[in-house]
Amino acid sequence: MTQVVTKKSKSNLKKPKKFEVILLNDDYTSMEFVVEVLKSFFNKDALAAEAIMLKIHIEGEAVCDSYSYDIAQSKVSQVIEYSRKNEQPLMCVLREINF
Ligand code: TYC
Repeated sequence: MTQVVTKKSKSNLKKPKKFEVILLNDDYTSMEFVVEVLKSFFNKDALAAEAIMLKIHIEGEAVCDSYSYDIAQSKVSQVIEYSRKNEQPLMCVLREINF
């Protein structure tokens, strides 16, 4: 019986980078507004949205979720645009995840 030895070839495909979308604390945006943003842009339920909002309020920032670059960038733009339209200074940024 002949034996076939297969050698695992190293894949040249790199894992796609992921980016965290982060909300930052400030003194003016209302807590209700941040909860609304977390529910409508990040699909959080009321309990999760409240917990994330309080984490930001206490610690200064919190991760809302992680996405590919394009989706993360689009979330950041949407949140900032929506906040400015509603006269809230809420800031949203993205951060590359380093493994
Ligand atoms: N610190 C704000 C306040 O006391 C509430 C707040 C929470 C603002 C989270 C921004 O991302 C934020 N009204």
